[in-house]
Amino acid sequence: MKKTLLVGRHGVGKTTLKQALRGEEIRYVKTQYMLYEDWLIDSPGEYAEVHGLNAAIAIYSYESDVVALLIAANDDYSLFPPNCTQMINRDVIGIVTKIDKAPPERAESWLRLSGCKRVFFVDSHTGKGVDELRSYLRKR
Ligand SMILES: Nc1nc2c(ncn2[C@@H]2O[C@H](COP(=O)(O)OP(=O)(O)OP(=O)(O)O)[C@@H](O)[C@H]2O)c(=O)[nH]1
Ligand SMILES: [Mg+2]
Repeated sequence: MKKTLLVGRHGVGKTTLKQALRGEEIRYVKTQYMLYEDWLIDSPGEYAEVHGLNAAIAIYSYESDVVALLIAANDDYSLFPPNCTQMINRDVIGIVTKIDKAPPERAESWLRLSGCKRVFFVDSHTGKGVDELRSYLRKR
């Protein structure tokens, strides 16, 4: 699998998506530090939210093949500035999480504005959209 870094605000659903991608039991675990386990790198939301911690995200992006920016369908703001994907010299994808909670179009438009050419839509609780994402992340 391509090494994939999950980035997004606290509670957007990074760890839950990681569990769904791995076929693990879905259970709440607060991410307290960068978790680099085989092909998935899970980050705490605070690292994306707090300016002084952003460097950790940048450093781990160098370890990855793919950087995934996550926004939930029911989020009312985006952490990611327009065209910010230009700063990342890796394949960058967008993922709209919690598609069971709200229509995904607004989150999708924010991800596209940030520069994501490819956007996936997932509900990690039911697994909807997870197979398509897993197959994209498989090395060819
Ligand atoms: N309805 C719904 N809830 C979700 C989904 N994905 C995650 N959640 C819930 O959202 C909450 C936060 O999920 P986490 O996966 O812990 O979020 P996180 O991005 O890892 O958060 P941090 O570790 O704090 O950065 C949990 O209660 C999850 O069950 C989803 O697709 N649909
Ligand atoms: Mg987490």
